[in-house]
Amino acid sequence: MTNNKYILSWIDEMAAMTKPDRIVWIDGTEEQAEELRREACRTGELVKLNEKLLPNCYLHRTAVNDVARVEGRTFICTKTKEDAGNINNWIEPGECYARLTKLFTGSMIGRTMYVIPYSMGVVGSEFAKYGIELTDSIYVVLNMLIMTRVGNNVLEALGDSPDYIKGLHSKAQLDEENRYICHFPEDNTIWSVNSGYGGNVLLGKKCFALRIASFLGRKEGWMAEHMLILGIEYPNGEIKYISAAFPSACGKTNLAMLIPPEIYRKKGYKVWCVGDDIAWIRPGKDGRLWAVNPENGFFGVAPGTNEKSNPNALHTCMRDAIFTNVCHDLDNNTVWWEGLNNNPPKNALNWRGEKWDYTKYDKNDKIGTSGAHPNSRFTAMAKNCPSLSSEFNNPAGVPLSAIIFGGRRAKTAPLVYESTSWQNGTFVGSIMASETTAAAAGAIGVVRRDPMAMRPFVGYNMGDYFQHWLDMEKIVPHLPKIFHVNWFRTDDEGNFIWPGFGDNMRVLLWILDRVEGKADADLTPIGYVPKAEDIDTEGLAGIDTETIKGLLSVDRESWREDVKNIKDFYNLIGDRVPKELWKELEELDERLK
Ligand code: OXD
Ligand code: MN
Repeated sequence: MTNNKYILSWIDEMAAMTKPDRIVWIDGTEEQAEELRREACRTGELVKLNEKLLPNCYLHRTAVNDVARVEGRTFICTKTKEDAGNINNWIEPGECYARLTKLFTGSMIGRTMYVIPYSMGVVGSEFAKYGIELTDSIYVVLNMLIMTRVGNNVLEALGDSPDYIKGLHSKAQLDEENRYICHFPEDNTIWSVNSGYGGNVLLGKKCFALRIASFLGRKEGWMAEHMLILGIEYPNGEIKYISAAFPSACGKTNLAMLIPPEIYRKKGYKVWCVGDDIAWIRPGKDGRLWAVNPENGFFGVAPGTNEKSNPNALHTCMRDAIFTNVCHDLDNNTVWWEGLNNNPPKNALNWRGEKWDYTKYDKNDKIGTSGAHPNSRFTAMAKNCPSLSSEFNNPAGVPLSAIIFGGRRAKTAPLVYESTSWQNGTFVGSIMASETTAAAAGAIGVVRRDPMAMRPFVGYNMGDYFQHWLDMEKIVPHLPKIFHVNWFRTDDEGNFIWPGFGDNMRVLLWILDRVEGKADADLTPIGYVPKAEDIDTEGLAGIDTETIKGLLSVDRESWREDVKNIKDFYNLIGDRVPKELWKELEELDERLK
């Protein structure tokens, strides 16, 4: 496979510790993948679904105690605690390696160790970074084959170089108490043990492409962000690209695959999806920022995905997909989830694999009574997405015209506003927040600050991360403008006012008009908001310019409350919050008086 001595000696070392019965190199061929799928079906790890209705699709169930990312068990192991910062969990690297060595020792006895050489980004491109994941899970192998670019060409591209990310994963005993997702950014290393859930074990995704990559990006002058990337095509054929960061479960995949409202489609507008979760962003030779999606597939939340909310995602996962923890319709051997349609299957197994009675479904106890787990997923190939951008595989990426931050706020944030400068835009990103909904356990309406949607994903000190954002201004002459959106404003009865989904296009067009200097705006204490008449409401039932005015209003009282909350959050991050951002906060406070 390779003569690279760094790779070979590392694999020897890891195998000596984990003691697999055999080692299998993943070569990226369809023949090998098919063999693994068959083996997984034999052992029950996968269930093959109806080949006619869902060609080449499989169902997998994780252990019931292992259904989501575990932030409390995720660690950034830099030499000093300060470099990981107060927002991350930290263990001293030596201690962490020692603790995990105990858990990994012999963890693959009786199992196979799979060696997955993979690339984040187009192999051989300037953006690409390579990794090798060692794992004892076929499910991980098959997901990595969808989510990343896997195969021998990665080893060829690596040649003799030691420059790759060393990822080690073992399901071990799936022991919750000893579950660890550990990152050693100073060693280019990730160790994950005792989990089999996607975000904890597909090491190319959150672990590498966000946590380790954000650390590398700071060192090397680029950015790894929790952002979707989309292109808007105008009737004249011109395409403009936007990236957008939203906290998990705020609709990134839906926005990335947006279908414009009919009135825009008729005029010739189109929206192209470049990525739905992660953007790697670099300064280009032309002085602009260029972005790629380093992934090769989508790991999307299934519940709520339907013909109305996201037909593109639905079509993407109707072939060559792996479904995790969804409901299994036994009558026709297909899958179902809450929000797919109003016809729950009568003869079905729930996400735990138990006989499921849909009449017992209780909205307030989704985990206990739903057919699909609320965090159930589809893993689907980018190339199957009907709206995939022709630039998806462009090694140079796409130039960004605008960056959008967003959160889920019932009252505070207006539908859209524009920051007044890069520094102010960085501030807007740093104060991003979402309110908890009834969907999550715990109190409703609690504000969780999630800077740039990166709170769980920054691989170093959050204060230094803010500084890195500010520093981009020194090296990039033509930066995109920064905006903030909120699709989630509610009326006094708690109903969403803005229709969202495809109609978000109307806001995106205002944003691009601003970038072009074609739209007017009013300056408010928080930034520029549109003139209500500049948000196109043609064809929008029940929404007129008055409604838009309400959606754009800035409620000083709730913003003043927010300022207090932001101060507490900055203090929590600690003394590395840049003084420029404290100054932005003080000035906002002043303007709100
Ligand atoms: C994801 C997440 O799975 O952000 O993308 O949690
Ligand atoms: Mn995400």
